[in-house]
Amino acid sequence: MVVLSQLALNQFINTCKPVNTKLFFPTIPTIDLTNPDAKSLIVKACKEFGFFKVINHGVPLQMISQLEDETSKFFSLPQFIKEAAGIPKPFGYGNKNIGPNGDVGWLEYLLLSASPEFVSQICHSISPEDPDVFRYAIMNYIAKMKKLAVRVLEMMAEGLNVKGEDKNVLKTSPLFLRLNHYPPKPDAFEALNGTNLVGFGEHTDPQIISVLRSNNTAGFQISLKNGNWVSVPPDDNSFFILVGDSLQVMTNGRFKSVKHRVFADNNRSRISMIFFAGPPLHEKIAPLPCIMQHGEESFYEEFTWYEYKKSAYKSRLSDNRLLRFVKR
Ligand code: GA4
Repeated sequence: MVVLSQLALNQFINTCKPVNTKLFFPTIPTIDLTNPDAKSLIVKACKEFGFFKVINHGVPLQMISQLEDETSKFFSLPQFIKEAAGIPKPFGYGNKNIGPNGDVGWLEYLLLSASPEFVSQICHSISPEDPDVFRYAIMNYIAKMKKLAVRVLEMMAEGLNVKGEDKNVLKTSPLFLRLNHYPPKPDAFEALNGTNLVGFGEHTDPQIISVLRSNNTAGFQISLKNGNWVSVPPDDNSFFILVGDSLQVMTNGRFKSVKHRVFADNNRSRISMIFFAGPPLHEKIAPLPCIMQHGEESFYEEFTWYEYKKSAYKSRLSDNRLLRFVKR
């Protein structure tokens, strides 16, 4: 059981808001990747929600559950072993603190760069005697996620009629994986009737797309265009794709990066695994020329992914990180 000191509890009281979590997503756009119409359905979903679910994705379920099992094992290790992964600056093990600017959430996590050297090094730090099981599970999963992300991005590009050179811009390079563990609400919270315990506060992802998979525990919500928050029913056999800030800019606002958040469940742990596909570090983030209509101007100043990231790390989680790049 999780024991909370009064001090720790106070931090979370600030982050919990009484909101209606009963509102479920009316119809989640669900894309069967083998459907010949998938490309246009993806574009429609990205315009309307910045979010969709993919089925028939071709990722073996056994590979997914292998990483989920190893992730659960990792989070059940003694604290000092988890901390051997180092602090998440930017990669490592984090507990309740998110990012460098005071955000907190009811979770612990492991943030990993997708490079084999990094994964190997971190698995050795966690388990010097037996690093390979976790390492294989992570690397196999990353390999499948890369393929899935590229497949989805290619479908998006075709759906948007992106041609020639521009297509390469949707190629991703800095890739990383986030493994999250949201413990259930602690008993101390039950006393605060009608409040939600924030696992991960509202934010948009900075990257091009994020590929989210979770176990069957609820808690994930997205914000609709009208500002209403809706709960997304979990589905451990599918992936959820989230449009990130970079893709919003590349499409000059046609696609919207989706605001999302996670609340802790009353009884069950939530494990999620998110693969982030971002642009190359020194790449300019700008609308793809071939999708711009005649005379259409970019809504954004030109900036590189490096510049965005530098400013993102100065931001709070819920900040609109694109605001400073909007043309005035
Ligand atoms: C949000 C999306 C990803 O989880 C993440 C987060 C990152 C972090 O946890 O270090 C950030 C956040 C995220 C955006 C603003 C900064 C950086 C925490 C934070 C307050 C890994 C990412 O790429 O950006």
